Amino acid sequence: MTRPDQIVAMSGDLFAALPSPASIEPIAEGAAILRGFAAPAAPALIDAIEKISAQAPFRQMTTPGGYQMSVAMTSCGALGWVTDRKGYRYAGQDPQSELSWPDMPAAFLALANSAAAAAGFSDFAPNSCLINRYEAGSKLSLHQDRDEQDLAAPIVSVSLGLPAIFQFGGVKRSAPVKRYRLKSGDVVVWGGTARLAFHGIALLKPGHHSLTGSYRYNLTFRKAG
Ligand code: MD6
Ligand code: FE
Repeated sequence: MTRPDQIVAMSGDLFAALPSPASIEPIAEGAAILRGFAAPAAPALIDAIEKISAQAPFRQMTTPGGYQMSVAMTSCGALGWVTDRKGYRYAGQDPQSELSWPDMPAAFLALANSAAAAAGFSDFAPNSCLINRYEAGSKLSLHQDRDEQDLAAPIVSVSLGLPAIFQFGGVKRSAPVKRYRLKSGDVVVWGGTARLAFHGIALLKPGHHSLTGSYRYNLTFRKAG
């Protein structure tokens, strides 16, 4: 005979073992966090990152102000985001190899398109995926994404591996900043009036993640040009 309290305890364990379903958390007009949306795809995405970075290695680029970024970056797709002393821009070739960036994997495109659609932006067709790699002590200072020609298209941003604190402000640098914890598989989609909001990633804490070890990766999908 199973008592009701035992059934409750058993089903609690059962549900605890299941991945939580994706849920939508609005953070501003035009911006939302899709919790866990990419969690099922995470292992395949990380395999793809390894293949891409074998062709176009992660590198710590320099800002126009001469500061070496703590985040290491690479790209795939037709255009890759780069920075050096000359400025921020999108480039069709990796400046290190002078070769085209690796192709965007079909699984990346499908994920970005379905996440955008889930957040209300249909027909998102990114031609650039910036891949950021963070380790303990890396951070990304508050910035706006404004190097894209078409500010009407949304941005889809996928977190993988170690958790991070995402800082999200307003379109003025002086606006108050809210903090959101992003876990592996969380996807941020933003467009519309939030498109030029200031945002950043707080100093990454050391840790270990079963899929990525000591790293956090972020995929940022954009229609760059
Ligand atoms: C990151 N993300 O999560 C950095 N930009 O590692 C971004 O800078 C970002 O998450 C534009 C839109 C969404 C983002
Ligand atoms: Fe950004």
